[in-house]
Amino acid sequence: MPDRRRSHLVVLANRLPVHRAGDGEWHTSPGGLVGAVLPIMKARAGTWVGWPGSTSRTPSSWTHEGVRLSPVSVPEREMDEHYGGMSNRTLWPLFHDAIRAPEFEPKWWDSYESTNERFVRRALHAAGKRAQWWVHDYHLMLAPRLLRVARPYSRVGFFLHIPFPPEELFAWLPWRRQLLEGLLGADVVGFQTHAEARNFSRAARRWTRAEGTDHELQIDDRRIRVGAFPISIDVDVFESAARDPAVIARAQQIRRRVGARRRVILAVDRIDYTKGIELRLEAFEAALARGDLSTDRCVLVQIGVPSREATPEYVETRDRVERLVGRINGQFSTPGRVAVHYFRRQLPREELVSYYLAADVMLVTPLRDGMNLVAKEFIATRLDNSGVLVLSEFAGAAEQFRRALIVNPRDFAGMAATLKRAISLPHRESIMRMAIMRMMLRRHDVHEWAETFLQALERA
Ligand code: ADQ
Repeated sequence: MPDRRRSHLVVLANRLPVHRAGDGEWHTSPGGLVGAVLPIMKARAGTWVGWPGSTSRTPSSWTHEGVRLSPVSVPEREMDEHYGGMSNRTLWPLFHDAIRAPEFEPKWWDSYESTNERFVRRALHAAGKRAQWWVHDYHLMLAPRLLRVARPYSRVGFFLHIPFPPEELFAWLPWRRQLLEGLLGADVVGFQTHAEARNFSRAARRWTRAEGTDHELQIDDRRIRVGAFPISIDVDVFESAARDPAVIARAQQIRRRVGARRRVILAVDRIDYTKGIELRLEAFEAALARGDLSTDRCVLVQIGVPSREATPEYVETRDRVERLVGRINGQFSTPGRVAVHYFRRQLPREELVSYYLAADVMLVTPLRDGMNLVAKEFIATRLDNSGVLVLSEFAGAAEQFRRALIVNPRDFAGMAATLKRAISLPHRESIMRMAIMRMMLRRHDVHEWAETFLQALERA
């Protein structure tokens, strides 16, 4: 039951948590943000303001699984410039260590401003006076200030799902002051890790009038709490899927088909240049070439879901990944012993959990990642504490899971050595490592994440 004493929670996020499928019905969308925030919104009977994913045939508002949905309508060209341009070709690469060169295009910035204004207008229209606002992610960094101006006394929270870059990278942005001032409209500004909270506070002190510490800033007589709120998953949902006899039977079938007696190494990603898929494949190839690994002993299963394919870098990444898989299989596969199984598709949750259960080793090796929920999902499904997690030191998750085998994804030799170690880690050691990680995850699930953030907001 929603708690009526609380103020009405309104989330602003780039996308609504639903999409219209081929059957014409609205279905819950996959992805990190939705998986984390939707359960909270259901429990609080909140309102979600976001873009519906298309410009046509959208009701003015409706209720989905107990959550009020308020679609924002954005003209196609403006959305292209805001989402495809400023969000995904400027901010995304810049905030991920400039792995690809960010582009700085003034007309994208204009659309970014106007789209943020549209979202806020829609949100103000959708919510009553007692609303408490929770703005999400890099698409809407101007929204906290716009809300503050419109409703000076309401509470505004902001959470960034992706990394916040160090000062010297953030400095590249021609609109750095405006973005910082946008965020400083919030009462609580949350990040995935402490390092990012510190990056933000330092940037704010350098390029705005804000003063204060890494955890608390002051501007115009307002106090802003800045902190780390590492996002998580709904652990119960993944645990109960992992107990489902049909899911377990399917996991055994996957093992028989791809693994037989081989160790199954699994990787699951959105196909994105930040996720380190190519370097991971190359490290696997090098380990096979050197004889550190053999296709008699192990198999790599790479599941990738295409994303953002309107942006050329994403199509290029997918092409490169597919060429690499072909190259590795061409050289190392033998009949009945495929080196890399590659599945380019979105899997339903039960199927995904079957893969997690079928795996001996999970490879999560992004070049930079805000958190990485795949790592947490894998841990959640390992009810018997089996399984080895190989985790990039550049994923936010590495701050929490120090018992994973931590790797630098750019260290080729280190990656290959860690792969070799992972498939032959003594059982007792892997059980001990996983048990500690599971304890940590169970203590910090998504409900705890949201409660902690919202409590901080209520106290602000
Ligand atoms: P993402 O970059 O999307 O999220 P991640 O945290 O790994 O990255 O979440 C991906 C989600 O998509 C997971 O729930 C995973 O199960 C799902 N997924 C991936 N491939 C899939 C497939 N082939 N089939 C089905 N499901 C698949 C952003 C940030 C992250 C941050 C999250 C949440 O980039 O750093 O952890 O938001 O804050």
